[in-house]
Amino acid sequence: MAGNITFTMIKPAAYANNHTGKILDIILNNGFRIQAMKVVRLTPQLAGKFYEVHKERPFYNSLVQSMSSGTILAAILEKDNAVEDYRTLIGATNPENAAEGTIRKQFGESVEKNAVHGSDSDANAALEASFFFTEFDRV
Ligand code: 3AN
Repeated sequence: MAGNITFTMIKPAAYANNHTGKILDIILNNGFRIQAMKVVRLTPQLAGKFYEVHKERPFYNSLVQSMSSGTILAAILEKDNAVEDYRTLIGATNPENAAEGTIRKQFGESVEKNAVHGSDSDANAALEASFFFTEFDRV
């Protein structure tokens, strides 16, 4: 059975460009409930740890630099079939290939500055949620 949480981040460029309110509005209007939320700035070390699975990819250093370049908003979202439904809502990794109306299509600037992160599996959603939040932070 599919899990009911996913983890998201509004990335530095989208946060700096004041897209946060519009993105949260889309999330809430599509049936997700916010279980936990905070604004933080990642150090390069923390961003590197978060994206450790991509360590061997050519874009790793640039991604870590970009994700630690400014404020982000991190949140745990709850909905039936959360991981898959949220990935549909955000669209393809490259905003150019993302479907019309998706968050990345509307607010993404490039494959790296693609507005939001969304977990790719239930297992990663649980790991990513606990990277940022304790049980006390979640309601
Ligand atoms: P997604 O975020 O859609 O699951 P992943 O897991 O392949 O995509 O990539 C993680 C993050 O790495 C993406 N959100 C994006 O910011 C960045 N990224 C992926 N592919 C590239 C690329 N070719 N060049 C630069 N950054 C990339």
